[in-house]
Amino acid sequence: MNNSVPTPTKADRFSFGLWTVGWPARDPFGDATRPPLDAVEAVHRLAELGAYGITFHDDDLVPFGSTEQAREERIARFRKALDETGLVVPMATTNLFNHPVFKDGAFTANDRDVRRYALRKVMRNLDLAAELGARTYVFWGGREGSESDAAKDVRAALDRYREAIDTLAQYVVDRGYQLRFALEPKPNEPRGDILLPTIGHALAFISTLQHADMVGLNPEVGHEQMAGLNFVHGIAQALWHGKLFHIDLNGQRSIKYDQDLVFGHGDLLNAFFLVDLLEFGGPGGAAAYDGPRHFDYKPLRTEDITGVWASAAANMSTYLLLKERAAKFRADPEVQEALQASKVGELSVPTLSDGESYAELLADRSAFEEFDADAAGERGYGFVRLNQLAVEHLLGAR
Ligand code: GLT
Ligand code: MN
Ligand code: MN
Repeated sequence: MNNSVPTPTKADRFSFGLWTVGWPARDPFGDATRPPLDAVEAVHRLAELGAYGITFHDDDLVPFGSTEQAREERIARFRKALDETGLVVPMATTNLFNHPVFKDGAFTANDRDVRRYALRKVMRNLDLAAELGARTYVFWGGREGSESDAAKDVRAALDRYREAIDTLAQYVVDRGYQLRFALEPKPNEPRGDILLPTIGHALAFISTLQHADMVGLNPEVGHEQMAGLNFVHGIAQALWHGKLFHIDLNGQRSIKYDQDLVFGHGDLLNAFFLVDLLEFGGPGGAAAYDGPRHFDYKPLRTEDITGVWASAAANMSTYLLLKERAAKFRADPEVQEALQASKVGELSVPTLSDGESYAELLADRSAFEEFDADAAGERGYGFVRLNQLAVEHLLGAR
């Protein structure tokens, strides 16, 4: 690898879904282009590449319908690989979308028996997640939704969604598991319309939960961008609510099907500002997020297994390069001066002074009667210069 491309280490806390590197590249139009990948090999290769964690759906690790004995064997092999490599399992999740039983959803299927089955499937994997030391449990409700507005009573569906999360949270509390839940929004695909389609919808839903404190978000770059939204803004709001429990990093190019590209291979400038926010957006320039940097991407269908590992490495090196660039951007005196000229820091100064109320504001003639709105309206903010400085840092020109 070129010397100027940073090499990841476990301290960077990069993790990958088993389903990402393990994707055999079957799509709605074509067969698999790669053979299945053994979970044990995935663990070893990811560890060699510098990742620290691996995540999984119940069915990634143990194929749906396996016998109890086959399940135990699979888990034992996986555990052994983890022990050999020191890779950890920071997060786990449930496959509630692949089997035809979930064609109308899991927690919000119209069929009550399906909903009860889904809860049991999750509970079984919660036990395994806790056993393997996971701290986050993700809920991606890809099948929770509809194609026809006649077919789904959305308010009843939200009642059932809440019932499911409340019930499962109570299970975790009663078992004493150290797990928090992270809901993953997505606007559509595979359902025509998915419930909890964006970060904002999910935040509002969480506020109604019985154990709201243990439920946060697992936003994915591409999913917000599929809705035409600014991922950096969404993440900033999730952080503001104290709800960024986990993150799915990848790339997406505009509003279209879910591309799951390598991180940075979509909107690169947005990725730059995302890394800047995660790594340096905390108090005093500290990291604003200290959880796993989790990649949820699909190695392109054109790639063979060599390309799979190259793309896994690409996610990590792109992240680290962006982190380097963001650090330089922040340290650049010209950037600091431009930030000041743009009054970016002034936004942190409360609009009312200490102890001031609307009464004092009303009495302050300089705020209104004597305020020169025309002059203030004429002043430029210099945001383009600031943005260009970021672009120049991103392109390595500074
Ligand atoms: C599925 C989806 C992802 C989710 C995974 C977790 S499954 O691959 O496309 O965005 O994060 O269930
Ligand atoms: Mn996706
Ligand atoms: Mn995801």
